[in-house]
Amino acid sequence: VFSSVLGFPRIGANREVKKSVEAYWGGKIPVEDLQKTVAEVKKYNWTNVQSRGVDLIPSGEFSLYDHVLDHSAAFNAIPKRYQGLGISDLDVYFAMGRGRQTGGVDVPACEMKKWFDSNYHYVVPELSDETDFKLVHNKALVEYNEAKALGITTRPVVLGPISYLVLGKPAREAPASFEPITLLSKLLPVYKQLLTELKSAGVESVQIDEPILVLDRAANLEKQYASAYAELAPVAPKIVLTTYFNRLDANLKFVSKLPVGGLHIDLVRAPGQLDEVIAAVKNTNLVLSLGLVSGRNIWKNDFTASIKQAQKAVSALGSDRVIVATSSSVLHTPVTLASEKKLPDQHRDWFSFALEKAAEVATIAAVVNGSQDAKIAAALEENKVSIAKRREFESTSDDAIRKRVAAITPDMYNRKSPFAARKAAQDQALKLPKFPTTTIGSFPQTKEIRTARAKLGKGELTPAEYEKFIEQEIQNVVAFQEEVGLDVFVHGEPERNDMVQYFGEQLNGFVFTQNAWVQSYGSRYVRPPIIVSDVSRPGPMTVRWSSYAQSLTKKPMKGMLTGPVTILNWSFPRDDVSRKLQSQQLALALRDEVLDLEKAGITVIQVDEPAIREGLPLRRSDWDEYLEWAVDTFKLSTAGVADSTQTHSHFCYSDFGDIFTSIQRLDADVISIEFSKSDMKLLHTFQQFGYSNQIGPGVYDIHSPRVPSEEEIRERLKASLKIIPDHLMFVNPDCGLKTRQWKETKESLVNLVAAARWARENA
Ligand code: THG
Ligand code: ZN
Repeated sequence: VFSSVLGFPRIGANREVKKSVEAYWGGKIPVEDLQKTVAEVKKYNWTNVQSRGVDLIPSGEFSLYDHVLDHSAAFNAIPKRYQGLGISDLDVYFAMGRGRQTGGVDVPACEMKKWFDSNYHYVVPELSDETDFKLVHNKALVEYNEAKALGITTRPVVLGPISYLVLGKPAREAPASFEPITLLSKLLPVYKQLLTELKSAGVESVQIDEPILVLDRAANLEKQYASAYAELAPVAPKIVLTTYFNRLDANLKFVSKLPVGGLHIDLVRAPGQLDEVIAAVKNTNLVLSLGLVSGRNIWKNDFTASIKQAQKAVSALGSDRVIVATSSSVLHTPVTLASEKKLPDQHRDWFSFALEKAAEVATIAAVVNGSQDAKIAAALEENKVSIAKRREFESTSDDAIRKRVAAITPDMYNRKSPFAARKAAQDQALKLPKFPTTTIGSFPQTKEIRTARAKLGKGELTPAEYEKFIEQEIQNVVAFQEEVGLDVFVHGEPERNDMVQYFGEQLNGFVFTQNAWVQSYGSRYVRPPIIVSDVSRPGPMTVRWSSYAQSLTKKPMKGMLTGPVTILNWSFPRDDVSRKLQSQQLALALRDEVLDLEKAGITVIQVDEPAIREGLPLRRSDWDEYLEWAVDTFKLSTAGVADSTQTHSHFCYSDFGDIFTSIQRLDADVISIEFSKSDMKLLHTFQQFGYSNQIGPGVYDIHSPRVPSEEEIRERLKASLKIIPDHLMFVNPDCGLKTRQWKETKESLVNLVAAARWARENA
């Protein structure tokens, strides 16, 4: 039995890659310095994974921005607008990832999408019949050789051709109906060359990721899988076909017949598939790689349970046909617990980050191999003690919270009156003009704000000094909104580091970390809080800032909260109770906060759920169950208010088609959505489904510093008003302004208000 790690975080133990990449972008360091940092981080990863005892060490999955983008760059799949810019290949790569507005070059970034159901975003390949696939750079080979030069033999990781194509979208020059999978025969020669080169370099086995095999749509790709792998297998090192994030289900039937050397399955997300998979591969020569250690969560593995599963596979297949592995790449977990200096020992004992997970797969494999090593025996014993302690802790609960959850009644999910009656009450109470203008919540997080927060952390500012500073920031934001004439104000959220972390830090039941960063996209990382026990609210969390802000103006000040589903999805959840229960507990805490805001005179309250869609299970047959509790818990958090209180929600995406009835069922008085990048089709969807509540389709794209003209915003409003009834229309940007500078924010909002005023007169 071998042990393996499917991929490792590429951020560096101290965020070296972020710092270095951003310094390179800013022209502060030459490319050689960046390369040096990258080489050091790769070396750190390989040597540390190796020293934990792992047999199959990943290489080739390191990335400066995103691993899917790495494949596009290596395969020469460069959209036309990035060609011939007269900049280096590396700068073309970064231009695709994040756009570029320097050196006379002005190109926007490629689209990013969520990587399956995780909080990681990949850069979407843009493909057409004109895509000229060729292997310009064998990254897998280069990194394999780089590790080899350090004396470390690795297993290269490559994203498989079918997943790569299916994750892509039609390039601009292609018709919208173009299906990238039709390019398979053109792409396969590139993979053949890549794999042939690996084989010649002495690579024994290669990990080929085909995560789309866990999706329903892969059922239609049986032929493509069969022909592609029949072509690749003969020229390639031994292929371990790798799936993760869900079960293979019916796809197992054809997958187990593919001419590959091994199959990896995720037994953390889908433990139930082990028996089926063993039965399907028993009479083949396939090696079975068991994803037993979670790549997505931070809980210490229960060795006893994992050993049992591994032994089951060993007795069916023989020990030379079993690998003990992480469930997926451990990219989704922080680098190492060793960086956490302030974590109480009780909590530290429960967790494993990426490096600790490497040790876990190695230890489990050693035990299954019958190792007599005293260190292994000690590790097993320690694990038993630690798991027993955690189970004991988990058996305790907050009875008051559990009782409250059990006592939730259906009427708590629903507002007192239907939308029409609420709208009348809100019109009376708020007296908003037609086409009310508002923003999504955050204003620019300036360097001064980040510095002040850092100083508070280091004790260089007292809490009182920090609060004064935040109050001053709020005054500025309020004064600015008065000046441009917005209708529904926000306080700007200067006190928040992150919309999830901020609430996690104030709720009971969460543990937070100092250094546990996880890549979200490119050089942007998040530090997910960890839910360890029943969640409750010790006291108001936002009321102080919202009521201070309201005291500065007569305009309605919108209270700003993050919804239960998003807090859950962007945290590391418990794995001993259901996500539903955790979401209900969060919802009750938020419900109290909403009611406290209302009591404090806040009449407009926004509860954001940007993660409700990415939390959607990967298999359609699992959707209904999720959507039921996800929508219910959102409603539970908001429905306690009076008819005259206006609830808002915001979604950072626009592909609603699949979950439209759930969006309607949320029954928020007003929703704001990302819209600027998509076409009118979306609004037609709202019309077609007869969406009944108020809606603010973002009138400009905040993801770029570009200032939209008043004329442009007018045109957008005009087009939207052909579809959305005028009395339901709000006017707002398409997302929060946190990542923007003040200069463009001011200019853009002046134009937005002018366009809304024009619409009041003319539309
Ligand atoms: N919070 C969390 N998850 C998210 C988002 C979020 N996932 C989706 C989306 N928003 C991702 N977007 C971002 C945008 C900016 C940053 C991270 C994710 C960001 N991070 C800082 C950085 O890396 O420099 C860290 C900031 C800090 O906390 O000091 O700017 O909003 N949870
Ligand atoms: Zn958004």
